[in-house]
Amino acid sequence: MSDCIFCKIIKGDIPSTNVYKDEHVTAFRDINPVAPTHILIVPNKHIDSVDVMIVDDEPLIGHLFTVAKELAAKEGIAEGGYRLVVNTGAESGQTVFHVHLHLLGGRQMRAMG
Ligand code: DGP
Repeated sequence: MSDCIFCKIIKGDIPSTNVYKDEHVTAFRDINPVAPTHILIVPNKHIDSVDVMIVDDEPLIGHLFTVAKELAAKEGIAEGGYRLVVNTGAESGQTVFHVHLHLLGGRQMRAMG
């Protein structure tokens, strides 16, 4: 998607602090971190949101979680615990319409709400 900011980051057209990349996934630090570790794990394929995912996307979405787990260990937050968030749709707070998993950790989280 030519006007998608995450597609541009994945292509390297916009600078980002990348922490992981493979054939299917790119992970980079959030520009507006809300925790000491705040990483976005993003499929290289453009998918607007979880709401338009199809069954064929299941391995890809599962891979996001495996990468999240590995990054949590690398960041040293696995033992203390971490939060994984996928905002879906405007009312959830999704602002970038390219599926992404937030990996948040390094501080005590409050209850969701
Ligand atoms: P969400 O609200 O779930 O759609 O999260 C979008 C996140 O993307 C938000 O925490 C800020 C982050 N973000 C937006 N633009 C950029 C950017 O250009 N670079 C980086 N690294 N993060 C961005």
